[in-house]
Amino acid sequence: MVSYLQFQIWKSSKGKTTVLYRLKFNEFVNTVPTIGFNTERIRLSNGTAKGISCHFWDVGGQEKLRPLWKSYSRCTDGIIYVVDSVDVERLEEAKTELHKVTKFAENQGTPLLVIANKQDLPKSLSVADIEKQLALQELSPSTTYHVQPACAIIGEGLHEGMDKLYEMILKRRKSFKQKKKR
Ligand SMILES: Nc1nc2c(ncn2[C@@H]2O[C@H](COP(=O)(O)OP(=O)(O)OP(=O)(O)O)[C@@H](O)[C@H]2O)c(=O)[nH]1
Ligand SMILES: [Mg+2]
Repeated sequence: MVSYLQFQIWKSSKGKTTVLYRLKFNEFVNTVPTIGFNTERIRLSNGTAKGISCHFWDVGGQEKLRPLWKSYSRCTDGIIYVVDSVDVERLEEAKTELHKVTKFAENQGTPLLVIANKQDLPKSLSVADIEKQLALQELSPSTTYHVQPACAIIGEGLHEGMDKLYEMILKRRKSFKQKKKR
């Protein structure tokens, strides 16, 4: 039985802490920019991953905090990377940071959920555009990923995204077990 998972919420633009509290309290919580990090244990309340307990690390995304990201990479089962689907200008920077993070030795092959957040706003980019802008197909073939359109304010898409991430984590664990048996 899987009862405990660790996740990290990475940053490109805005919405990580909103996602975190939306999943925890099932309601919108007004946030302030994260200085350092937030950490929460959350029991998922919906979807196929319902009942699974997760340990989230939500690390602030401001530039001066990014060196901290590496220290949170140990013992992580999944990476959640929240991007602002409207902030086209910063997607290039988001791409560079994401590719850096997935190359850390600790993160080799760790499943990745990209949350394409703020889909409620006009001119938000589609999943296909975000996949292209972040060059996800250029990530190492060992990194499985899923891009989930979402609106953290109302919680749309978050449970679907968590289900997909959980599926990828289980698949990876299964293949580790099979390798051990051989
Ligand atoms: N329109 C819209 N606004 C959102 C959405 N999700 C978050 N926001 C708003 O975006 C702003 C920043 O959200 P945060 O969750 O604090 O962002 P963050 O990624 O934690 O930011 P840092 O802690 O500074 O790294 C807040 O004003 C949120 O209300 C969304 O889906 N749609
Ligand atoms: Mg925050």
